Amino acid sequence: MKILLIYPPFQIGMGMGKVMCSPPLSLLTLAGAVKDLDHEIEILDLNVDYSYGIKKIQKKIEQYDMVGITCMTNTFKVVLNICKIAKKSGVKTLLGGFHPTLQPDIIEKFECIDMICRGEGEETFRELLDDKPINKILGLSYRDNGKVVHNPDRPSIKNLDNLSYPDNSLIPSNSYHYLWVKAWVVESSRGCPFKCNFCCVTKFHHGKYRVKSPQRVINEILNVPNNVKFIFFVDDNFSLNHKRVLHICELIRKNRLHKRFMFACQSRVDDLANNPDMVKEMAKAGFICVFLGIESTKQMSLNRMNKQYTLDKIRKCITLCHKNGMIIFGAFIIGNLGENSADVWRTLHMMKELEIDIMMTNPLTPFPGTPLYDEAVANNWIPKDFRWEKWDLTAVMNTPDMSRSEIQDLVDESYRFFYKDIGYFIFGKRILRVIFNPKFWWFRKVAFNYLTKGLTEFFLKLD
Ligand code: B12
Ligand code: SF4
Repeated sequence: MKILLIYPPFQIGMGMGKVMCSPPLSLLTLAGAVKDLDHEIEILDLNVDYSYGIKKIQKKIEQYDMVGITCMTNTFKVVLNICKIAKKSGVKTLLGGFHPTLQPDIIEKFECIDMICRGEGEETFRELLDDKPINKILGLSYRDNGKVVHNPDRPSIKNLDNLSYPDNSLIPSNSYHYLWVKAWVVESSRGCPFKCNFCCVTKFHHGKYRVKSPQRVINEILNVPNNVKFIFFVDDNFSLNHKRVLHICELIRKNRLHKRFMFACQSRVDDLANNPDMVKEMAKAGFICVFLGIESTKQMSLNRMNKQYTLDKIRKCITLCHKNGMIIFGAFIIGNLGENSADVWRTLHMMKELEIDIMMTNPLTPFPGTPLYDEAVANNWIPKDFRWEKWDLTAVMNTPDMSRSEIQDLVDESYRFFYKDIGYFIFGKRILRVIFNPKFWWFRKVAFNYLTKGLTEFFLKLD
């Protein structure tokens, strides 16, 4: 069978793809899982190739027997359009990822969806391609003579070390970068044991946290293409198991991988704040950036979203990471229950004072599969005419504390407030902290890279 795996494009307007472009790990992992079967698999990442209009996609899809598409809630709109195009050509459609897993009834509503893989995809996809009887494939939803069937759930994969390696050869390694430094993604664990009320990871992974062994993680790092300089661990909670993190750091240094790569990961603030020795070891192993879901600085909101940490931990974590030469990418939610605009501004000012380096804000969004979604539905917060298939990443609902438009305005203003001060960025304390601190060795390396590359390109153009 000929199968085209598609990663849909980011929503227009985010501009994200220009400054960072990540390899589609879900698809690489699926392709790796069926590599030994006799099928032809191709990956089309629409974040890399912008030349695809409707006609070109249709021409491409026509050549395959099936398309498999990763679908997040925010890409659902585009995914549906791709499915419609596929159906016009009689090509089977299979969706996987967070949105169809947590809202599988979309298969009943949209006839262009033939099948949904709910939850982890490796085994389900393999059994489907291996011609196992469709009614025996756990985790699959499909149509049988026009009637929708949802097979029972598939239990979580027990030992992640048994998974095949992602097939990184299926995409061009040159196309992926974070701020134009060649980048790749590696997964070292799955799931999260916490239960933040806005997060769909808990339900997707049945509240479980599973890890790959340190040696397997090193092997995955060694599996990335040769030209890569920056690796992002996509785990929701990379540093939860401290002993494992220390072991990974030790192996990174033993294999001298910290000389070859810079690393970034997602962590919880309390995890880092409580473990200064671990942060020190991570920095020594080449971790230069942590992504923190800080969400708010109002204790009552943190409690209400079940974050289970305090403002004191947020401060400690930021100071600690900076002390160790790491930059902070902080994500915040605007519109938290119990917060008004004054609370939002307090958070934003505090983050500027604490000098977090990169800030991202998102409107409070009731993603399907979360306790927040249930609360929003029970209280009729979601407007009757709202449809996920039309969602454009903007604020979804009024909350008892703020209106939908107030939330969205604050999101827009937060970016202007944080990033307006280019002078502050370039000449302020932040840049001095980076230039004169030997712990920020990597910054000079990256700056040198930009400078030499920029000059080379400039002279080549003159030529
Ligand atoms: C890395 C990542 C990103 C990268 C994307 C890189 C890329 N090209 O993949 C970046 C940083 C760009 C990003 C951006 C965003 N992200 Co993001 N991201 C993640 C993260 C941390 C890891 C994804 C990953 O690679 N996992 C590893 C792979 C192996 O697992 P997987 O993707 O789940 O795939 C498995 C299954 O889902 C299934 N599967 C998936 N696709 C398919 C397809 C088929 C055909 C089949 C059969 C199976 C299948 O099989 C796979 C193997 O088991 C997840 C959280 C998480 N832990 O998954 C959030 C997550 C997916 N992101 C999320 C969000 C909200 C966003 C943003 C909207 C945030 C924002 N406001 O900017 C943007 C939107 C980006 C977009 N596509 O439009 C949410 C999605 C919520 C939802 N309901 O859709 C998540 C779950 C985070 C969260 N905790 O809420 N993200
Ligand atoms: S927000 Fe982070 S800590 Fe909370 S449940 Fe989701 S992944 Fe876990």
